[in-house]
This record gives sequence, C-alpha cells and structure tokens, in this order.
Amino acid sequence: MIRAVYPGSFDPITNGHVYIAERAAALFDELIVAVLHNPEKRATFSVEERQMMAREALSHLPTVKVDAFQGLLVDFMRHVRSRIIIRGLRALSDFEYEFQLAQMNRQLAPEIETMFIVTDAKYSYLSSRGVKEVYSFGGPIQDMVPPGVFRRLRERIPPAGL
Ligand code: COD
Repeated sequence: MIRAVYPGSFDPITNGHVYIAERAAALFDELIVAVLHNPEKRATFSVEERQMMAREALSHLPTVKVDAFQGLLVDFMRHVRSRIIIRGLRALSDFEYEFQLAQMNRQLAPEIETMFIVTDAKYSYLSSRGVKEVYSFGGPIQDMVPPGVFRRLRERIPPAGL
C-alpha cells in the first residue's frame, strides 16, 4: 500500500489544490491532504475550517483523507508512515521555494521523496492569497474555488460589490 501526503496551508483550498489532489489520488493507494496548523502564523481560516473545506471539496475522492499537522512535516510523514510528499508546481517562480523545501526535507529525512505534479494551465494563476485578494475587492471567484469555500468566504469577508 503506497500512501502519499499532500501538505500545505490550504487557506483556503482552491480548485488548483483540488486538481493536484485528484492527480495524486489517481497514482497512489491513499493520499493524505495535510493542513498545516501553525499557531504563530495568523491564517484567514482556522485549521478546523480549512480541514472541513478540504474534506468537502475532496469528498468525491474516496482514497483521500484530510488531516492536520503541527511542527515538522517530516515528523508527520514518519507518524503516518509515508515516504512521498506531493507538491504542486504552477510556474517557474514556484520552483525556487519548492526546491528549497524539498532539499531541507531531504536533509532532515533522506528516506522521504518529494514529487511534483504540474498544474493544468487553467489553474496556473491560482493561489489562496490571490483568491482572497480578488474577493476582497469584489472580483468574481466562483470559478476559482469549490462551492463550500465560496460560501465560507462570503461569511468571513464581507463581499465588496459582488
Ligand atoms: N495549481 C497547482 N498547485 C498549486 C496551486 C495551483 N493553482 N496552488 C497551490 N499549489 C500547490 C503549491 O505550489 C504547493 O505545492 C501546494 O499546492 C500547497 O500550497 P499552499 O500554498 O496551500 O501551502 P504552502 O506552500 O504554504 O505549504 C508549506 C508547508 C506547509 C508544506 C511548509 O511550510 C511546511 O512543511 N511546514 C512545516 C514545517 C516544516 O517542516 N519545515 C521544514 C521545511 S522548510
């Protein structure tokens, strides 16, 4: 049984994240979407809300589980007995950050491999931060996020001119 982990902030999950989870779920027996709980960093949504939105958005994928982690990713990887980290790549600009993360994780845990999945062109501009910014200025984001995320964003951030 091969289990992979797709870690991230998912604040909130976007259609770009969903796409990567779908591609990874097709490759491995089980995929854990691992939501980072970082008490020192203020997120728009609590870790519970981020997990709930991810569970809803990925409910069509029976082999995908959603969990949360604190501290080092490699400790979580060992805890859930997985040796594959999945990350998504949108553009060359992602590469430097992702490369550093992968090298750091390899230094910490040489047995763990980071694998990258290239996004679909139609999601290459999508980020959680971008979605929140567009929404806060009244831009349409319905096609960028799952319906449950759209609903919760409306509750959290007053819609400006939507
Ligand atoms: N299309 C494709 N992929 C996408 C898209 C999109 N539109 N949007 C985002 N992604 C990819 C990102 O490139 C990333 O690979 C992944 O989805 C998750 O993205 P985010 O932004 O939600 O998550 P990040 O990048 O903030 O996650 C960072 C971690 C939580 C993985 C990292 O900070 C971490 O591991 N922290 C724990 C502490 C640790 O272990 N540190 C040591 C390593 S430095």
